[in-house]
Amino acid sequence: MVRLGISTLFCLSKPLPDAIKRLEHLNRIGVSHVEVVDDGPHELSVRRVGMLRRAFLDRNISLSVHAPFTDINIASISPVIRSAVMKRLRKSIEISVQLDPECWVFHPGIRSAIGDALKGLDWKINLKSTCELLDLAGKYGLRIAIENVPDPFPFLLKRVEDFERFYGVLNAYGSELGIAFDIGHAHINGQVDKFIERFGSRIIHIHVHDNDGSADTHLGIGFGSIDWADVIRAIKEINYRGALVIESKDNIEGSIQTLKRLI
Ligand SMILES: [Mn+2]
Repeated sequence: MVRLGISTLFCLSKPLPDAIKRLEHLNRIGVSHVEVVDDGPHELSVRRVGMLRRAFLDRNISLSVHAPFTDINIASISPVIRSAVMKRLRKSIEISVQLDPECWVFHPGIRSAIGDALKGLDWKINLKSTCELLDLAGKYGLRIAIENVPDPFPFLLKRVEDFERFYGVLNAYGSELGIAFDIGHAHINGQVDKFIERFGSRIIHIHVHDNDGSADTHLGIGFGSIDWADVIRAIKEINYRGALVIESKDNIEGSIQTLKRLI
């Protein structure tokens, strides 16, 4: 049975207590998982972790954490900047552990603006940072997952072919690293089916939102051009057991109803 989840992305502009109130209501209509975005006004702190535990874990709602992504680039070729980025991400992992999350989701690094002059350096640093995050998460028994991101953003890992190359180099390390499969992002690259076919067993977490195939608009489910009946069928075929986390920015209630009919 696929479980429905909701990301706090749609209410990130509100203070966390207000966002929690909004999500408590959603729980009554079949949402059993919440993804907390550790960024902006919801940045995790001891106090906020307490609030989230009481609101969700105490009511049997499971959690996941989306790593900070504002100004974060794990492939930065500047040692000073990469050090600050990794410090921020280590803090996120360490505090996330207190939420017993199903997984901690992070974005791949970004291509360097002088990447052409320094061939492959950003790619190498992306791998190094990923291994460091895996080592730290491993110490806490925390599962982490890297998310596929869309064109035209200059990320290093967007397409199936990028992930094949990435996992090829990671080797044994790669067995510990799951994919947070973002269906809206894969739709922009025309690779929803290809990702599921190629990486079915690596997909440990799923983000759902809609778009018309041209831009990453995070629309409500059914408001873009994704064939959701087909997507849900494909997800069931790979025996996906994680949560289906709605990452739309609006039409949240409608998205929940639409997905409930399909799953
Ligand atoms: Mn996503």
